[in-house]
Amino acid sequence: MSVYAIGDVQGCCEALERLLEKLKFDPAADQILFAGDLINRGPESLQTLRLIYSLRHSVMSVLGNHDLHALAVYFGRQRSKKKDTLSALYDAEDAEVLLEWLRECPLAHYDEERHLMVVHAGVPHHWSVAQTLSLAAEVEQVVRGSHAHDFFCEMYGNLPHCWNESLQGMERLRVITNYLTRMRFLDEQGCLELTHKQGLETAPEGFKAWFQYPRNDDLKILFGHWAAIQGVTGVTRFHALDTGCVWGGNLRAMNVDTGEYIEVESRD
Ligand SMILES: [Mn+2]
Repeated sequence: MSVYAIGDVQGCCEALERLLEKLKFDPAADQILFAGDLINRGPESLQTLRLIYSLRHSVMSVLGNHDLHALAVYFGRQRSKKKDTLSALYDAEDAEVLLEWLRECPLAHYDEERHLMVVHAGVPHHWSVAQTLSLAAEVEQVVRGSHAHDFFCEMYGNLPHCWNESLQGMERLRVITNYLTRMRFLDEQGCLELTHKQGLETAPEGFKAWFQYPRNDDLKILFGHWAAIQGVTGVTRFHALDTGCVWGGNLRAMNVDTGEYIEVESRD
């Protein structure tokens, strides 16, 4: 039995099929942990979600910002964006089944035995494992619940920049969501900078990548979201899995027990 983690698929179904083949993935024995952003921007969001749904008993995915956006358009009647490639998914007869499955995905997944967390963007250094799971659960509960529509209407936006335990309501939910699904650069106080999206060398003054701040535990973190760092963090226990398949790069899997990376090239 092998456990793999896979980075941002973003609708690149053909690459995912080739990657599963290369892994000799056996749904009866193996398991896959997806780092989120399963869909959008790429050509085959509907096919990707159908494939992953068909493997759902052997798969776990966390929610990425693109997954949340897809849910917000469908369940929250939010406006589509120009670069979205989700219309075939919304029009499909199984759209509701697929998107209801997506809606149940967590924002953070913790494997206690391996002391490993899978998140889409990352875990800020000032959040413990227990705190991260509990804050993620606050958002998950709302996304799955009867007030999801209100959440999706107010989810977008970069404020507040900083986590503060006293935050309440939508400000609290939005900043938790932004840390877990959109974070790249943080300042010394642990506040977010969400406008810079390029590599580490483009860090704005006073900011570093979230994974460049030391944690006071030895948690292993597997994340996607940040294709511009090309799969390199410089920190052994923090693994960047988004190698930019949708931008012509590779789709990366990691064997979580051996640390081996297995990749396929994009053909798009
Ligand atoms: Mn993302």
